[in-house]
Amino acid sequence: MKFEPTMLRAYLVGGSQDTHHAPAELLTKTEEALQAGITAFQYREKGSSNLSADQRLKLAQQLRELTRHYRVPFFIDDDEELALAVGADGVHVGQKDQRIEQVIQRAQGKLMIGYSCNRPAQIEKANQLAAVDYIGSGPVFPTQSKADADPALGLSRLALLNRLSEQPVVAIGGITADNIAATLATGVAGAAVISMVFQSDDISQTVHQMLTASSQS
Ligand code: TZP
Ligand code: MG
Repeated sequence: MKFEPTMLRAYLVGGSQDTHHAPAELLTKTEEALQAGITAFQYREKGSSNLSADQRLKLAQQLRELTRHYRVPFFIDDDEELALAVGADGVHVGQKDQRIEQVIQRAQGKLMIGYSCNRPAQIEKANQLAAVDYIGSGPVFPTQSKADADPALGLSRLALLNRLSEQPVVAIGGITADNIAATLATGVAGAAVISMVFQSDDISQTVHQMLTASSQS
């Protein structure tokens, strides 16, 4: 699958830690979000989660099937071997994950590649890496969903990173219905969220809010 910046417009991220450690709830809620029109999904299972390697593989396969059915690009966080094993479309790499060069070596030409950057020097390095398709920057606002998150960037630093980046940027971290329009007004290609969707009482309506904000930016 060839990367398109429009894939970043309404990007949902999640793992079983975001749905009360229940894989079935992750699948149901993700399907609701897919039905409502999310533009990408990333499976991000944290090390602190209780799933065994086999359970992760099975859940990744189920999410692969679901995303394929809805024709939505499927990324896996921090594990290009799992991404290749289940036929995912892409891999997302953080600054603290495997070194980006190693991921590029294994995944280039087979997987789309996303890379987390929240400092100008990291963006400048990413600009030299032709295999990187998009940048994830955050947390923009304080977040409860990432234990080791750096301090919030705020909108002006997000705008600076977006200006410096030669690849499209998706903003992440603390994005809600109240701040999504201001976030997208920085010029980024889209918003990535966990709790806005997984803690929503009406996932379909929440995804529509994301899509509307994106179409108005
Ligand atoms: N990376 C930076 S912040 C974050 C990740 C994975 C968590 C985003 O979760 P939420 O609930 O949308 O703030
Ligand atoms: Mg990571």
